[in-house]
Amino acid sequence: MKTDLSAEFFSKAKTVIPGGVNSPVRACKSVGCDPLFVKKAQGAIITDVDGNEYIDFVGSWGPMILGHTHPALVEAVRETALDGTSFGAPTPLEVELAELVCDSVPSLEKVRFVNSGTEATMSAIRLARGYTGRNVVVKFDGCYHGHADSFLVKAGSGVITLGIPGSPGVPDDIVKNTVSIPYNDSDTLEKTLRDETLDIACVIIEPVAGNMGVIVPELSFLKKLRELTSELGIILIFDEVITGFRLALGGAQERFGITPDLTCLGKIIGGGLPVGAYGGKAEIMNTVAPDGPVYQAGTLSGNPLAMAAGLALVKELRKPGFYDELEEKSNWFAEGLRKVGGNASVPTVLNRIGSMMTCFFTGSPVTDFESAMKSDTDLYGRHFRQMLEGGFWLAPSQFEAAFVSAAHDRSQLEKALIMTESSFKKLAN
Ligand code: KE4
Repeated sequence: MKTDLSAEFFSKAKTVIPGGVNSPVRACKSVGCDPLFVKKAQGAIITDVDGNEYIDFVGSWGPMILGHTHPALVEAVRETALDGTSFGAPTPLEVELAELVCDSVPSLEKVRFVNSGTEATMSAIRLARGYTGRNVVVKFDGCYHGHADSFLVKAGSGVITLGIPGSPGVPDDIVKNTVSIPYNDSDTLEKTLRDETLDIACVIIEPVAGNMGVIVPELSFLKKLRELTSELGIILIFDEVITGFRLALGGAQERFGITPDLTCLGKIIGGGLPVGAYGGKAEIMNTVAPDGPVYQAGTLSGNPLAMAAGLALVKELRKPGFYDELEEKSNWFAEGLRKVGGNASVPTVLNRIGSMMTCFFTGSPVTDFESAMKSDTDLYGRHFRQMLEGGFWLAPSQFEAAFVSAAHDRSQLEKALIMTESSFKKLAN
């Protein structure tokens, strides 16, 4: 596989961009190869600058639920751009998208658009702290909520971890108010939330974990979380940056029937353009400036191009049968992967919900950060490189999700199963 141009771009990139990439995971360090530079994408296919084509299971880390360059999205962005790209003033487009998002996600009475998932989550915890007057944020080991200081906690193992900086530059004073506890552990959850030495403002959770690989929570754990936060007056924030509009029109909260107080969105609602959002009960959202004292702002928030793309995408998702069809295809594919894995001599575990899934290279169930970390990341790296050689673009990390889109057709998925089986066989040697 010729990758000369990618190599050329990468060496140039490294002279002017840290690590040669604008987001660390793209550097492919954990899978033992250099990044490929992308020229274009269409449907389920992504093409690198050397002309190599791949069937894409990353989907830009989630936004591409329709596949790439869906005509409705391209047309919407093209048309909108002719009238201007940004005004720093409200437009009808953001009102229309806000109405559609609130109509799709019943717990959202009001929503504020921002420019990334990180902005959404960091604003949501500021709002929770401002609304409650308390400071402590509880998160879960292995959940990722973007790179705001409060979230970069290297959660130790053990029962309760008072945050210690997970990155240089994050002062102890910031993370001392972040407590990270094990995912799917109801006992530790109850003990933590009832700990009166902690003035807890909110709990933030990925209602399906996507950032330690896909981990589906026990429903009893999510129900316990909702019960306890309601009883104790703690704001419950669902970080649905991945799961929002992915698992259902109403996201994980619709799928599980659990209503958070605040929801964070991103990825899909921008159709690949930079959009994040946070929203929830009007009583809480009315605390946000300019109506209330909790400050949050953004030059490009509600950007018309991003709003147009989001509108075009969400309208496609609201068409009858969209999720049924995606579920059927994703389930068929996952069962195929399980069958291939079952016949392989390398142990694998497949976790799936909806059109997001992860194949873990481990022999035991993956239910939390600790069990996820038992995966053989070297094997994953070899699998990644073999699949890439075979024309399949997987996430360059064992601890991410693979996504099936509406654009993946049965023959592409069948080819992926065949290549996976061949890769697993080579791994056994
Ligand atoms: P962004 O700031 O990257 O738009 O969103 C942060 C974020 C928040 N919450 C969840 C659940 C997320 O998954 C993310 C970002 N996801 C990662 C990949 N899983 C982004 C990829 C990257 O960092 O390059």
